[in-house]
Amino acid sequence: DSNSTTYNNKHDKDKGVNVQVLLRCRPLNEDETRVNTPVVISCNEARREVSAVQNIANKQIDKTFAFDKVFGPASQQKELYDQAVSPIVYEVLEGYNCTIFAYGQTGTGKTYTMEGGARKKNGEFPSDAGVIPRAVKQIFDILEAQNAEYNMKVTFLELYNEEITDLLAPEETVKFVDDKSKKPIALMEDGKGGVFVRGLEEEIVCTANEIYKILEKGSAKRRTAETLLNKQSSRSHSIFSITIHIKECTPEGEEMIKCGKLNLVDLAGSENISRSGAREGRAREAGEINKSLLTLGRVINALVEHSGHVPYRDSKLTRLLRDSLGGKTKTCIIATISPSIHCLEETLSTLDYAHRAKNIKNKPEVNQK
Ligand code: ADP
Ligand code: ZZD
Repeated sequence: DSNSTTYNNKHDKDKGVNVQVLLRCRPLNEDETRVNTPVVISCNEARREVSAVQNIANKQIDKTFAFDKVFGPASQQKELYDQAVSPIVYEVLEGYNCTIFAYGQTGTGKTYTMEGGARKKNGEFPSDAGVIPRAVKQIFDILEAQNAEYNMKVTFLELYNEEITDLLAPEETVKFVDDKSKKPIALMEDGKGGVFVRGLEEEIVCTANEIYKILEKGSAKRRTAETLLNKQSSRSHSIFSITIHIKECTPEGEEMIKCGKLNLVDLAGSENISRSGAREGRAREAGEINKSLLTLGRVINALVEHSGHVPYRDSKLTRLLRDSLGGKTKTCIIATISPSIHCLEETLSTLDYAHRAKNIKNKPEVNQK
């Protein structure tokens, strides 16, 4: 088996491909609407711009940011999926590794965007289903239409306070990295610059329904762990991954295996991570600093400023997703914000963070054997 690489053009490898950054603004909720909460965000989807209105010394100042795509408060789950995620799923099926991150303050719609509304009892697909269930459906629809020969496996983990919980582990109790009495989970270097999670349950799946059942199991486990361990769900990162091997025959009758992986990442709430020192100081004292999220920010800074050392190894999240940040994976960040005046400071910090992340370049390669 030899690895080969496909580029559209011989210089693509050197140029790299920018991380795609999308911005989604949620609508005001019922309570906010009832009390007439002022809206300080305007989205121009056609111009792909978002503006925040600030009153400084009685002067109205607009700050405008451009993104690869902008989804305003009225945008529906299907719209975001069809326009932004569906093309990524096609790339996974072409043999690329792709990662989608949701980044933003707690309460702005990260989980709504990635997971969406709960599964219906009658088995019907919810209209407010998010990226994960829609991606699962699309993958099987395409593979079935192509009559492809494939195999697929999924993993689902949560990272909380630098501890990995396997959401698919069969035991009733939750497994931890450092709990040596149970089958331990550990991050191991793979010798090729990547890492893998030793001991992580990989479920082999054949149908979309099997994956939905697995998601159900994982969600239940997540809720149990949250209650049992008094976790604050806003501080956890969750990573759902699908790996697909597709067997294909070349016109010459040669057998070929393409392998694509899709990582869907719901990050911890970005509050307390703002670059304002005072804020960070208070959060640090309260023991609220999220090492993984903080390191993610530092990795992004190092990559966009080309400052030499990139501190991937400083957190579990950045070790796990190293290839998505400056590596061979195609990456998309969905930044989520609230339109409310009460969130303005965090919103500006998210807009600034997301805008900077646009400058990260990756060098995507097809995995082909
Ligand atoms: P986060 O994961 O960022 O903490 P959630 O996904 O839990 O935020 O969203 C907070 C609340 O706002 C939820 O009740 C969710 O249903 C609602 N919500 C978020 N985004 C949207 C949206 N784009 N349209 C409608 N409701 C939304
Ligand atoms: N956001 C919902 C889960 C929650 O927080 O409970 S929606 C989707 C992705 C990852 C995990 C769960 C789901 C979700 C779901 C709901 C209820 C039971 C199992 C799974 C879902 C929604 C629509 C289709 C498939 C899965």
